[in-house]
Amino acid sequence: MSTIEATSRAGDALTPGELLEMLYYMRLQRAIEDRAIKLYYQGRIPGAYFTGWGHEAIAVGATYALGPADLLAPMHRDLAAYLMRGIPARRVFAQFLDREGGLTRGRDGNIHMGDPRLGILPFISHMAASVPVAAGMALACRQRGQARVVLTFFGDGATSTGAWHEGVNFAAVLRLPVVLVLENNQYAYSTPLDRQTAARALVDKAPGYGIPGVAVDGNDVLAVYAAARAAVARARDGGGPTLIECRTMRMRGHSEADHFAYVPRELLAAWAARDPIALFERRLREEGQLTAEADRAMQGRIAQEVEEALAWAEASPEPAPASVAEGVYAASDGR
Ligand SMILES: Cc1ncc(C[n+]2csc(CCOP(=O)(O)OP(=O)(O)O)c2C)c(N)n1
Ligand SMILES: [Mg+2]
Repeated sequence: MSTIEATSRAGDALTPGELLEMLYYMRLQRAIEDRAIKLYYQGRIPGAYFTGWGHEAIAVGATYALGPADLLAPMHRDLAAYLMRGIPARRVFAQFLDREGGLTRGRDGNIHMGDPRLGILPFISHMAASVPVAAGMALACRQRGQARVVLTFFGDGATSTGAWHEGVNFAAVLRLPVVLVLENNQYAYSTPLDRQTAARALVDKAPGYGIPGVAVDGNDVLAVYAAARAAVARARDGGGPTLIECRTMRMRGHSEADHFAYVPRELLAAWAARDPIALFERRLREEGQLTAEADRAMQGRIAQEVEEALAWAEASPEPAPASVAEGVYAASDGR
């Protein structure tokens, strides 16, 4: 199987409305995270807070390639993916604030969220654990005769764990309908890429499992989308998994508690000049898709949505102490 270097510009199949929708979700992720960072430093978000700052093109480009019945296993950098698959911003803020209105009803800190009814596996903290689970989900769909694809995200560090290798191998051997989206942000917490793998390029791991791999610019939403669209189609047609390495940079700390002084500032500056939202905005403006009027309207809509969502979350009560065990343990009769 060949490893392809993709620098795709395949926005052709997307309508102007779809292109603006992609930009909207990238901006919405950024706006929610920007607001949440402020809440965090005000001491209003308990525990840790993680963002996907700089990863927006990956979350949006990959998720946009899914069909309505497909399944998703996101991670802590993919807020837009949750929003795109139907989780409202108000419930995300309630999750961050540990309120009853959050996805875990205040039982868990911010990032461990999902909604099985929407086909979103709650984020599993253990690096790469979503890969074998995604393979299992895909196998279950196949056994039920459902033509559903499972897309999962993971980091560069995750590709050095046993769970990742076993999960990819299992999915490859059974040619399961899985799309493997690698968010290579060049750091696993404080460990740079060259300190955690001797691989020249992470995409090179794909041929070792007999699956195709494609490397894309993770800051180019349309390149991510094109690669994901091809991988989803391939998975649905029985072609098995594809590894998509999206190359990007983590633009903030691992979490907001991390000063990330270990990341060279020149590296951050170089990637800041390629911010995925700014790149896409520029392109849409140049092509006449994003007029000044549409831009203003979208910005206004997002600002309003964020404030309304936060107000709703703040009005949501903290969970009642007596309800602490609800939804935490399965009922002994299997319900
Ligand atoms: C199996 C396992 N080992 C260690 C950790 C602690 N840990 C949490 S995130 C992280 C780094 C993750 O790096 P990467 O996979 O590159 O994802 P990123 O956070 O950079 O998006 C580590 C080591 C963990 N969650 N799970
Ligand atoms: Mg990483």
